[in-house]
Amino acid sequence: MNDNKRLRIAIQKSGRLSKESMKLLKGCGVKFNIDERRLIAHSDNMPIDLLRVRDDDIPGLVMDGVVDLGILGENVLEEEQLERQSTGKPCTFDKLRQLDFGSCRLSIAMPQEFEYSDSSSLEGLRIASSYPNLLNRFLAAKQVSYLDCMLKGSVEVAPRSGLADGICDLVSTGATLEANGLVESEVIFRSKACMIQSPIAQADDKQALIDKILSRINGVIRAKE
Ligand code: PRT
Ligand code: ZN
Repeated sequence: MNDNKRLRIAIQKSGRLSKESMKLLKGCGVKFNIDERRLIAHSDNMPIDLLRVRDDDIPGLVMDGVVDLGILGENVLEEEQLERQSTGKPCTFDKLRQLDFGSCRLSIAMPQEFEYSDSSSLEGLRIASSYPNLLNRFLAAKQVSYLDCMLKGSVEVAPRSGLADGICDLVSTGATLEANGLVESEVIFRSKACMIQSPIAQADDKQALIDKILSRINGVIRAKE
């Protein structure tokens, strides 16, 4: 079992949020050496352990109280929260703050030749996405019924491959959509990285450390503004 006295922070192991997450913690004075083969990195100067995992695992680890803090995209957080709400699993957490990286949007995009007027144009069509709950919330609110096509990867090639009529995927520059002959027709969620805390009550010294880290993060971000 883990040493419960140490603060456990989950960050993305390798991907778009990894470098910035580590830079942020280093900027807060947390020193650690990463061994690429290991899941856990122990800080040398503070009672902190870093858990390096896939971003999709971070919300569950925090909501289940396996780790104390997590750094992840709001998109992944919101999707997992909706999923857990629908299956009755624990889905509470405290959002400590939004961070200044990982900016993107979750958008519906259709082939260039498709004539899109508003979301009712999607009635009865098949939409490929890795974010079925966010897509469903958006289209259900517009009373549009559509067909699912759940894909964890290669979402942008689904229309060209004949798997779906359109997609709902993350966009930052728009280059991927353009390269695949797709046009962004509807932004359904705007996201940045954020830091969240487990709902499980902390011992006073651990909570004091969380407060210290949060106040340093506020300082690091303010200094850049
Ligand atoms: O292995 P693991 O599961 O941890 O990583 P992952 O492959 O699921 O995630 P990763 O590293 O791709 O993204 C992690 C997080 O970064 C996302 O959950 C978002 O919060 C954030 N983020 C910011 C993005 C992007 N920008 C982004 N552009 N995540 C993905 N993309 C992809 C998008 O899916 C599409 O394929 O980039 C492509 C579009 O980019 P543009 O610039 O061409 O529009
Ligand atoms: Zn992922």
